Amino acid sequence: MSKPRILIARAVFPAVIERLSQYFDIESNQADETWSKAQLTEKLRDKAGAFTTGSDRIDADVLAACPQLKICANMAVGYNNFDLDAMTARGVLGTNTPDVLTETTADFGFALLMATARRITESEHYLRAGQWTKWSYDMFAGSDIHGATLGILGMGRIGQGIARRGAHGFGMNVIYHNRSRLDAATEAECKARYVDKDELLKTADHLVLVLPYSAASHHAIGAAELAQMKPTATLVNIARGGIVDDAALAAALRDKRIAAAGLDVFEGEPKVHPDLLTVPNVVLTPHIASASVPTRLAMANLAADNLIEFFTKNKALTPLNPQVLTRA
Ligand code: 8YV
Repeated sequence: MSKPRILIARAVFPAVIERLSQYFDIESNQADETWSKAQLTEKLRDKAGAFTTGSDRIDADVLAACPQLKICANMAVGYNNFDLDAMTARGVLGTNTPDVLTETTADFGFALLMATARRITESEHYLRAGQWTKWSYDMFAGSDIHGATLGILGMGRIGQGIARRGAHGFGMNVIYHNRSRLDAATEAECKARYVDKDELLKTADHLVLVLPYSAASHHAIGAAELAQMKPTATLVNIARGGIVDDAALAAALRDKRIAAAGLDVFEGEPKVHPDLLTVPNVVLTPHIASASVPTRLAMANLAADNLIEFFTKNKALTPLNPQVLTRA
C-alpha cells in the first residue's frame, strides 16, 4: 500500500523527518523558503496531511483548494494560524503541541521580565558602544522583581508557570485576570489572586501577557489600557502579536507613560513596528520563548506523533477539534 503524502511546511529537525519518512511520502521545505499563500496551497493540493508552524495559515481558501487534506499538525501550542471552524466544517483535524513547552516558555517569560525590568539589553548596548566611562549611582537603575506585584493576563498553563516562578521564587504578590477564574486549589498552588482587568492594569508593577490571540483579544492592550498602567510598570508580551497595539505601545514607551516593555511577539512579525526599534526602553526578541533545543525537539516530535497516530489509528494525542475523528 502506498504511503500517505504529507507536506512539512517549514524546516525541522532531520531526525523528525527521518521518523516521519517511515510512515509517509514526504515533501519538505528543508530549504526553509518563505512560501506565499498561493505556493503553500499549491504544495498542499495533493497532500493528505501537513506539518505546519505558526507562520502557515490554513484558512477556508486553502482548504477549498486542497480536498485531499485530512490533518494539519501544528508545531505550536497557539493555533491562530488555523481557521478551526473552517477545518471542522471540512472534516480536517487540527492538532497543536501543548504541555511540552509550558515550563520552557514560562522560563523565557521570566527571563524577558527580568531583562526588561533590570534594563539588561539596554545597558549591554551602552557598554558595547564604548559609552561606559565611569560608575554612577543611577546608571541603568530599573525596578525590582522580588516583592513586586506581578500581573498576569491569561492564566492558562504558561501563565500558571509564570505565577509559580514569581510567587515561590521571588516572593511576588501575584494577581491575574482570565476569561474564567481558576479553581481554588490551582489559585492556592500559584499563590495567585483573581482580579478584574482594570485592577490588573492599575495595580501590576509587572504585567505579563500570556493569553491566546483571537478577534476578542485583538489589541487587548492599546492606548487606553496603557494609560491605566503605572508609569513605573513593565509590560511583557510572550503571547501573540496583535494582542498589543504596537504603535500605541511605542508611543507610551517614548513618552515614558510606562517604564519599559519586553516583546517576543509582534504585529505582522517578522516585521517589527519601526517605532519600537527607535525606543531604548524595550527588549526585543524574535519569537523564541519556546526555543530550547529539548523543547523544540519535543514539539516537533509531538506534531509528528499526531500525524502518525492519525494515519495509523484515526486518533491524535492533542486534537483541537476531536469531533472530526468520530465523524468518519
Ligand atoms: C512556536 C509559539 O515556536 O507554540 C506557540 O504557540 O508561539 C511558539 O512556541 C511558534 O508559533 C512556531 O510555530
